[in-house]
Amino acid sequence: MEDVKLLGTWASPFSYRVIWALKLKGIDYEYIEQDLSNKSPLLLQSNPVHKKIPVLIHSGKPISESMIILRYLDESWPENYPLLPADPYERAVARFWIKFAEEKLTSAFAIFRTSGEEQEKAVKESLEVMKTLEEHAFGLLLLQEKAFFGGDKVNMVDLAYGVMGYWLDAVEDCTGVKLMDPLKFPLFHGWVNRFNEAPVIKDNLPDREELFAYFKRRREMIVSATSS
Ligand SMILES: N[C@@H](CCC(=O)N[C@@H](CS)C(=O)NCC(=O)O)C(=O)O
Repeated sequence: MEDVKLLGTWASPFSYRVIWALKLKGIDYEYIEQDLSNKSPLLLQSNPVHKKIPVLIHSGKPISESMIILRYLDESWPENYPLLPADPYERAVARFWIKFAEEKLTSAFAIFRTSGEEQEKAVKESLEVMKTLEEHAFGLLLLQEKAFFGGDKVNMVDLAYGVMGYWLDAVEDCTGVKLMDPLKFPLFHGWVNRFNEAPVIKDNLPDREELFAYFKRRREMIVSATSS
């Protein structure tokens, strides 16, 4: 058996990107839950720059940043469930949307951490990002009659945007901000529902109620810290 360890936290959307990729590829791994309020020596040694999860440790070698980990898994296990298209042009398009996810999805999570004007700015930015995705990314899926970016099954682009399902719902729930309007974003909304029900994904999501309760507790802590 390969020596693969994943340092993560149960509620992190970024941990789930890696879990989905490991499961889709059928790679056995040991999951090591981290306490981010008291970071372990293993996490600090493995990701000394950002000190963040997820970290994948393959035969003792650490790799940080969820999307870099996914690329590493795809290059190291190319035969098991390839996560990127084989065609160079399609691959480039996939990488374009992955880069967009890495740069732009942060505003949706900023809504969770901010209030007042700062939060309004994050909401505005998120809605613009969602509009762009609706028109250009999910619009392309519709034109190509594809259920997922990987065609009839999820690929690395789907995994990059998968965090816009459960976790966006949790952000909406605890802040009262509504972003995912099915009338405004019907294609995006439809894709989220398909993604959450896709094989492997649907069996590897956190418990929704526990996730919502956790986000609610964290949000209350953020609000009371900023209002005192
Ligand atoms: N860009 C990173 C983001 C990872 C991230 O934000 N991890 C959070 C948990 S969700 C973390 O470890 N935070 C600890 C800290 O900021 O001290 C990735 O994609 O892996």
